[in-house]
Amino acid sequence: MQTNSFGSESLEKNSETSPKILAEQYRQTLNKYNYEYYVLDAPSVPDAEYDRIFKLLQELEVQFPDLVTPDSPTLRVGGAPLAVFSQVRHTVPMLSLNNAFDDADVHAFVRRLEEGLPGQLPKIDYAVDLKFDGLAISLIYKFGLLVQAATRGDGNVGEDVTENIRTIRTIPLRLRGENPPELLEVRGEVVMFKEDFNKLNARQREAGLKEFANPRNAAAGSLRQLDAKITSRRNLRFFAYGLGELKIDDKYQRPATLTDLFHWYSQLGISVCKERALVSSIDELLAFYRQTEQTRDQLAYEIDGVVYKVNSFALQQQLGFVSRAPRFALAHKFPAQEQLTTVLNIEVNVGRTGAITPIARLAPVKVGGVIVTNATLHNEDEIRRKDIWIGDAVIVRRAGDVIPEVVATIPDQRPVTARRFVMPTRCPDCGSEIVKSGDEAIARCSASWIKCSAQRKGGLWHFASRKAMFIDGLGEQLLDRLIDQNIITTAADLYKLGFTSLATLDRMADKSAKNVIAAIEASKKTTLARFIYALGIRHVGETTAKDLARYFGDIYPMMEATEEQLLEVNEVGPVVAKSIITFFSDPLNREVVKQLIAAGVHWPKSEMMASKQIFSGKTFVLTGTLPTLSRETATALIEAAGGKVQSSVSKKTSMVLAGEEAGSKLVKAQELGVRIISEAELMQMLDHFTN
Ligand code: D41
Repeated sequence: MQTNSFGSESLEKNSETSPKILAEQYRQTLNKYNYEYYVLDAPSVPDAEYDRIFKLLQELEVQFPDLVTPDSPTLRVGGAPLAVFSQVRHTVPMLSLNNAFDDADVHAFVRRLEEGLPGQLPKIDYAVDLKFDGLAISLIYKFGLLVQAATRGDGNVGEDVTENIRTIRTIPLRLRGENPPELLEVRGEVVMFKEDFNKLNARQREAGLKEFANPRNAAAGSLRQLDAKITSRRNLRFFAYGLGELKIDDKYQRPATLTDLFHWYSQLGISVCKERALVSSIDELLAFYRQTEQTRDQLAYEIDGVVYKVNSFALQQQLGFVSRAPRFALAHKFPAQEQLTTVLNIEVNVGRTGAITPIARLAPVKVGGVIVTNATLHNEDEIRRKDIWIGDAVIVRRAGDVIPEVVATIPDQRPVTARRFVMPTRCPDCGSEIVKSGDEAIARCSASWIKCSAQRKGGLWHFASRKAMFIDGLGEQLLDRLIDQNIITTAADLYKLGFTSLATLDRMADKSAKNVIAAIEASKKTTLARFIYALGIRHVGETTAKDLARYFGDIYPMMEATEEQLLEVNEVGPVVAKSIITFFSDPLNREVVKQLIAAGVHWPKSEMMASKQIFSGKTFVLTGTLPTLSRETATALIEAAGGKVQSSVSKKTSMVLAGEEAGSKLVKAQELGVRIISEAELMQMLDHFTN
């Protein structure tokens, strides 16, 4: 019998097991893997193992078509496309939720509960969960088998999307457990994770297809595909949040609360979101809301609020409904991350590297609690692809800390006066030609920062910024004025600024001038990594700057480094290496570095020592008496260069440092073929890299 590392030896095809039993075993294994992956969030095998068993089952079913059961995981890939979706009437209507937008709405909700349940308020438990930004779906299981899935539609009639829903691996085709209910209708939300959304849009972009505006639209678009094969490629997920119809044998207890229901769902293999709580006061409801609002960006999926529900089904029943919404539930919404507004104009911004970014000037609109007046349009291709015109009504989006962006235009609302954006051919700042090189999407000003004051402003702003030289109090406006009035040109000029030249600027109080001078003075003491980052070399971000600082230990060896040497540095590839070479081949850049150091910019010497990590990843063993160094000093030198000193020799030892009267360690090193060095050789290595 064949065996594999995952212990599914009984699953291999062999002559003793009947195809029917084999198929059943495959199905059970696949269902188990799915359950572990999607419900327990703890897969026991890699994806490839799932795929392998899946293929075995598929082959078996092709050979013996009678073996295909309605819950076979192979049905998840989608069959022949449909002509239209048929309609489904919901036996229990799928209601909508009342919304709350502020604390007062939540207080009013609790007051209404009090009116509906006189005298019971202090004892009410609330089940609170997240409000997923997806599509509401009803799943019907008969005797444990998924028989129908439908969209919410208008709440009474939805569309039959059974074939599409079958492709979603978080939805069990058969419920777990021995005694499934006669009928169970699970209500929940189909969503697309942010990561899958980004991947999907990247694929759409590459294929020249239209991108989806947000994960919700992508989930909806993916589910409502007549060809379920497309749905199967989209990696949709499902979270259950409620109950529709339930027919269950009297022998079994019906869930009495939402807490019971979710617990039962988990046992049946239906995924419920873990971010839930059971609370019993308004303060706790609001605390859950605030807490969730703080952490929403860290979730894998998008939510647009939280939902409060009376936990007990009996109390829910007593409370009943107001028009089309239950009185027992409330959706407390977060400020919207998307709003409709108008593009007043499209202008271009020149960055510190000369990159030209088109910016949409927008009619001011409040998005996610903040007034937005500008949004990035990234580049010209993006404007074409999204077909954004000046004057268009557009959807702007602001998620977390990211720069607001224009998601999509509403072409139906395009006014007759709307006009297309034309990319300027000349830099709006210095008038130099704008060029686009090769396959780069970004257009750039062809001049250097010496000629283009926009690049100079951007460069100096970066130089002074928090993660670079951190010149506190040197604001963007002040910098712009200093550059516009030709008081400073380069970063080095900042350190030549006198009190008088600052204080004579319009609107500059003596006190603030003093503060700025003090901040500039204070910034002289820095670290090499910050200094490298501050230079604003293209492709050299904070992390790369740290790697470079560690490798070179000082700025001069880095300035002289060859491409081969640069490629030795952690994380530095050909593009970064070329960019560094280009930067330092400009005599002006070299001059600025020199002047900065002459002006007193410095970093601690100890960092220079510590940053010589030439022995990083290497292990040493010391043996015998060294001619001049003590054991301690030798160890300190090796460790300062990033090496480790160990007590015994093995195959993995990099070098053995041997002195007089070396003993068994030397013999072992010789046997194992480990490199043996003397103190002189060690010093030579260290010297070679420190000079
Ligand atoms: O996450 C959601 N979008 C969500 C929707 C949720 N977490 N809970 C919900 N609970 C209900 C009731 C209280 C009726 C069981 C809902 C919805 N309904 C709902 N979604 C769309 C219409 C109604």
